Amino acid sequence: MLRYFTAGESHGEALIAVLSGMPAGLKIDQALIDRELWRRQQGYGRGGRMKIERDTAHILSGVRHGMTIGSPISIELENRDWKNWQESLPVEEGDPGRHKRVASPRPGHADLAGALKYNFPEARYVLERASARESAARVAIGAIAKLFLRELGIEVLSHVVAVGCVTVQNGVSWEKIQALSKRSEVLLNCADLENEQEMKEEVDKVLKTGDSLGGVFEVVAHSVPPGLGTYAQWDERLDALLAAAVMSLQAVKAVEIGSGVTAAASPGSAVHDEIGYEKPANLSGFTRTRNNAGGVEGGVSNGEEIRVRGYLKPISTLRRPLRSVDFATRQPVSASYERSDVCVVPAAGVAAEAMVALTLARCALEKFGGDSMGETLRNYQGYCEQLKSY
Ligand code: EPS
Repeated sequence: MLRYFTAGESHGEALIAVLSGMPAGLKIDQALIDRELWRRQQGYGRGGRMKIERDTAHILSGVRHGMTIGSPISIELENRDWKNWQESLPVEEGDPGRHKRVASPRPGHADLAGALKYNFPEARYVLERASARESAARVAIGAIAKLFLRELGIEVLSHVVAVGCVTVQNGVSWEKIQALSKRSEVLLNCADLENEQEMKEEVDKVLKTGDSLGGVFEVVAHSVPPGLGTYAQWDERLDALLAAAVMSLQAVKAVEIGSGVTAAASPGSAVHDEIGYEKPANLSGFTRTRNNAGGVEGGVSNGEEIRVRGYLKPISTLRRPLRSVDFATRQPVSASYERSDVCVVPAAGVAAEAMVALTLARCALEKFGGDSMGETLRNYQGYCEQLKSY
């Protein structure tokens, strides 16, 4: 089974990701991993931190001579900002006088719940691990999942659907999303240039007012075969796994598969995707006129594109802080403010690509998995033959 963990704090020395269960013999493209890390760092509305960091993957284990060897893969990402925090966040006891307290919890952040849970007198350690900096580690191993999925012909990308109240109205084609991913400059990762300008203006507006913005991204997985995930058990349903994977990203407050939200208010005739047959249109020959299901029916991929949306709350660190309470005195104060982002929707979309890729890779390995890529691909090709002759 594919398993993964991350470790590391936002201003600690490094982030670490461990990916276990990847078959041996997968070619590793270091440039692709670094490109994914770069993509996550982009986007209009990021704060000063992104000027400091230059994320690159330092692979420590599990890859030799450019190939996976079936052993756990571990990757280290350096935190360049560490040099500014070594004295205030040392591993050793250090000088308590240098500690940078987070004196009042930010509404919307993990600060208060985390401090209560771990019995910390203030929120520094909470912030350090709850930070979305952690998602960089997921992107590094997500890139390896993407390399694996590519061997099966599957690709995963994202685009931004909304920033604040500016929303793209029409569905965006796979080709447009692919073109977006090749841009050398990322503004808001939105396929509609007019909307993207409006989104930028929206970010500018909140930059002036000291506020923050949320939004919506959509992750699209292209060329997914039917049959990943199963309705047989609740915790093996692909939609449930995707929802948990995307929801686990910092600031995501809702997840939608296909047109799930509007479907709830529509009659069945306007929602369900009618079925046709046109050999050899795709692997199985069964076709759809539309994809409101977002590529999953009954917890199983149905052969259409998988479309998952993540809804982000606005960043909870505000330059014009909301009311809070001082941890020590319990007196009303403004919530703590350190440097922060204003809008991270494009970055969250890239992190969600990684989570979707890891989820699909896990399901694909459960169905086709072998210890080597050769064995896995043989199993996959056998299944494709079965679909073709169905
Ligand atoms: C974050 C706060 C900011 C963001 C950070 C997430 O960091 P800092 O406190 O160092 O300014 O930039 O995101 C990243 C570092 C990143 O790599 O995405 C938070 O509190 O969640």
